[in-house]
Amino acid sequence: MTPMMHLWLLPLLLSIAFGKGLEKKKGPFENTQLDVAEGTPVPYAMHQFQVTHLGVNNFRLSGEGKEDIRISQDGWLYLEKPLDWSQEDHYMLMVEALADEEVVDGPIYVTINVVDVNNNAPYFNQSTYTAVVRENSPTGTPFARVFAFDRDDPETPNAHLSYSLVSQIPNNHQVSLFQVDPHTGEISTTEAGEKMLKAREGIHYGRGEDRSIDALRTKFEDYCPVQNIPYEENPFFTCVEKAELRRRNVDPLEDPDFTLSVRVQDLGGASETALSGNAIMHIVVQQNLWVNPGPITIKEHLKESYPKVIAKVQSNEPNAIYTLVQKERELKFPFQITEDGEIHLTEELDREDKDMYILVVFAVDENEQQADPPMEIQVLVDDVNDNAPVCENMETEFEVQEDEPEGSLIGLLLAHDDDQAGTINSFLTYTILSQIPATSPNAFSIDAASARIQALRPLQRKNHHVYNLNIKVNDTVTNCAMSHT
Ligand SMILES: [Ca+2]
Ligand SMILES: [Ca+2]
Ligand SMILES: [Ca+2]
Ligand SMILES: [Ca+2]
Repeated sequence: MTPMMHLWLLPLLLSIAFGKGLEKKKGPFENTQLDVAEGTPVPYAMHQFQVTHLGVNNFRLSGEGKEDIRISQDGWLYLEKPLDWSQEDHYMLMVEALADEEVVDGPIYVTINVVDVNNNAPYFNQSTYTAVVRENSPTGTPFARVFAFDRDDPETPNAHLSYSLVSQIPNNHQVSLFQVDPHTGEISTTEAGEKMLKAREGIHYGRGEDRSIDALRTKFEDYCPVQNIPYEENPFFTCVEKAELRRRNVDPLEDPDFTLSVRVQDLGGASETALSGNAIMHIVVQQNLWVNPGPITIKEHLKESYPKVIAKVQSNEPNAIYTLVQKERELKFPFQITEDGEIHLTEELDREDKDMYILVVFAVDENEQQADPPMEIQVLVDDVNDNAPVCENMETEFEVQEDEPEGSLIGLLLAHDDDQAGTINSFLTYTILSQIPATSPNAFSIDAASARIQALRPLQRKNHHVYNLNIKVNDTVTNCAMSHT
């Protein structure tokens, strides 16, 4: 540096330094660490070394990056160009104190840590994204993802990014069908989206079905049997044909079902001063044929011819190969699946044996890759009244003392029914069919619902010492014998 330059520069340096607390920027001639914000206007005085050694009249600076960092003859370390964190986050410099070009003190080492400021707006890696979402796509399961960068320090809020949705077009019912994970940028359906997303109407094709225009003609004939005009001249056919071709070749860019405006903000999205970037996402909704037919309810002991079709599933992959397994590890599994996805029951079910099955259907493509996520189908077995009540003992004995007053409890008849609890099939009623020896009036009563047997009058051993009651326990008819001593 020339002495001339030094003369005009120093007052400027001092005035800048003074404004920020000149005294704080002074320090002894020793190893020093400095934190300096990037982008500071220059020239900028960072630090002044105060040398105790007599005769020092200059300094020498060496080290990488020293081109933009200078030192004045009176020990002021200053910047000639602003620092840029994204280029270099720290500098290591060496300073020697000179007296007439002779090193008389040092070297000392100076580390300048460049402090990042939020001077870069985040930006998406694509300005436009496209995505396909299936109908019934589960809430929170991502079908697409946006991604943004920020050139600021990732260790600081300056590059702490937060994603949000600005708008959804169309939004006819003011219901958000999509959501973005603020941290990951993953896009998924909302609960409303899971329920409401609907693909455009289209023709349904079966397994391996040819999707040519000829096949469409056949289908058209099935739907609209009376045909007197050639297809090409039939406006209904050409309309359907166009719709089908359009649906089949939907280009999300040309003809999206939805367009989302996505925003990214730094500073965690939580500040007025956050910088932001934007992108758009075009979304096409695709038909979902992989729909759970369950829960399926089947009556037990159905008298039918087996195997019997109980449900049908259809993969979104037309040539999918289906397999069916039971979720629980149990031996009994009277279900099969055909190559067309028909689920068959192979034999009668018995609710009292097993009242629920969970079938898991897998669909894979020709390369054995999963075509659709595994589907769990519940099969509930419906009760029929196929179990008669059973008395704990075919003959029950109760003992009772003489002269017990009217209403005293003789005993409780224990019976149960294996059919479904809480239904009419297992609801038992009790009645006394006969009493031997007979008395007039009867000596006993039974509560029809609770099976409590009570004496209707005091009993005398001299009259009878054994009574036999024949009690009917009802749902279907079964009799339990009971004797009283
Ligand atoms: Ca930033
Ligand atoms: Ca920065
Ligand atoms: Ca029953
Ligand atoms: Ca039953």
